[in-house]
Formats: sequence, C-alpha cells, structure tokens
Amino acid sequence: ELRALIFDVDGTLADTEDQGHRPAFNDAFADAGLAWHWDPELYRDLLAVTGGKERIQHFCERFDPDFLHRPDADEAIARLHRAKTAHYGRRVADGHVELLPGVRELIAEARAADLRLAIATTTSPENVTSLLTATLGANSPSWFDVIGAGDIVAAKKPAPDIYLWVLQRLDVPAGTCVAFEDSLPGYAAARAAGLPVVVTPSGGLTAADFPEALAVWPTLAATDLRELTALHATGT
Ligand code: XBP
Ligand code: MG
Repeated sequence: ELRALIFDVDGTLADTEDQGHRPAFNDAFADAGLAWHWDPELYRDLLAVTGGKERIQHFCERFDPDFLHRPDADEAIARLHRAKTAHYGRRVADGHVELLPGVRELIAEARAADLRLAIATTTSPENVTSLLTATLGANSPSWFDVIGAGDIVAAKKPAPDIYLWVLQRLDVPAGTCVAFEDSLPGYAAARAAGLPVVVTPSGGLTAADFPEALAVWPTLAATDLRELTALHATGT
C-alpha cells in the first residue's frame, strides 16, 4: 500500500542549480574577493559532490589547495556558504527558480488523497523553506510531515542516511513509500534506503543510468496518482 511520497528538492522539485545555487555560489565568491568562478561545465562536474560546503571543499582540493592551508579554512568555507545561502534565498524569492512540470499538480493530488509527504535533500533547510514558500505558498512547508535537509545527518547523499532519517520520523516501512529523484547520488541514496524510486533524470542522464528505478520519466507532468499506486503495487 502506498502511504507516503518523499521528494528530493534540487533537480526534482525545481531546476535550482543553474538559476539558483550556481550563481549564488559565484556571488558569494565575488563578495569575498575570490577569483573563483563556477561556469556551467565545471559545475556539472562539481555536482558529483552533494552539499554546498562539501562542494567548496572539493573545489579547493582540485583548484586552490592553498586556500585549505589557511588556519581558518573550515570557518572560511562555512562563511562563504552562509553568504551563498543568503544569495540563494534572494534569488528564489525574486522568482528566478520555478517548479518543474507536474510537481505542483502531483503534490496537490497526493494531498487530496491523504498521502503523507516528506522531503529528503542535501540542501540547507533555509533553502527548502524559501523554495516552497516562493513557489507553493507561505503555508506549504506545513504540508510536509518530515523535512530532512542539510547537516542533520553527517553523511550526505549518496549515503542513505537522510532517507533513513526521514523514514524513521515518518514511521512507515520503506516499501510503502515512493522517493522522487533526479541524480545519481540521490538515486543511490534512496535505493540504499530500500525505497522504490521514480526518477526524472537531470543533466543528460537516461533510463539506463537507473536500472532499479520503479519508473524513469522525462518529467512528472503526466503523473497520475492511480497509475503511480498501481505501479508501486506491482514494483514492490
Ligand atoms: C543537491 C545538492 C545541493 C545543492 C547545494 O543534491 O547537491 O548541494 O547544490 O545545497 P540533491 P547547499 O538534489 O541530491 O539533494 O549549498 O545548501 O548545501
Ligand atoms: Mg536532486
């Protein structure tokens, strides 16, 4: 029986990276007087590392190792990341990031059917709130029984920890849920938590990249809850 839908945020609810996160990182770097700039091609590679602080750390290891030799390197990264989060919130509030096709309708349908809703993401909690309120309305964060985000687990996706944290709080077995993901680390995290996964691939990925997915769809636009329920019943 299908009881809950668990959504990833970045790349699944909205195309946040290119109009939200990436320019916000660059704005924070510019504010700090750093000569770093993440163009779309570089950023595609950097997305393999989930989590903004982890991504900056990984960038430094590859391109600016001296930065990590400063005695206050961790604090400097945390400060850059706080500035990035503020820039991201402003961009989202200014309407630079829209929901992906079908997301609004699926969430509305799931609420009408009394399915429980949750979020499992590596992005910061503030970013989840700013995106939900800007796109679905001021009350929409309360539609989600559990919001798992950011640093509440030490090991970010592809580790299953954030999904396990959410499942424990939902207090339902993994098999009664469907997770929605777009990326390889996200899919790996959900699968490792034992969840059936519907993938709407981002970044040029295809169905072949997600062999154990319940379904791989180009978007959530045509998602019908009865079909999803039937698919879930046969696939688990
Ligand atoms: C999303 C991410 C995040 C954002 C940045 O991955 O990788 O790190 O790019 O978020 P997923 P923060 O969709 O798999 O959760 O800067 O707030 O960490
Ligand atoms: Mg994602």
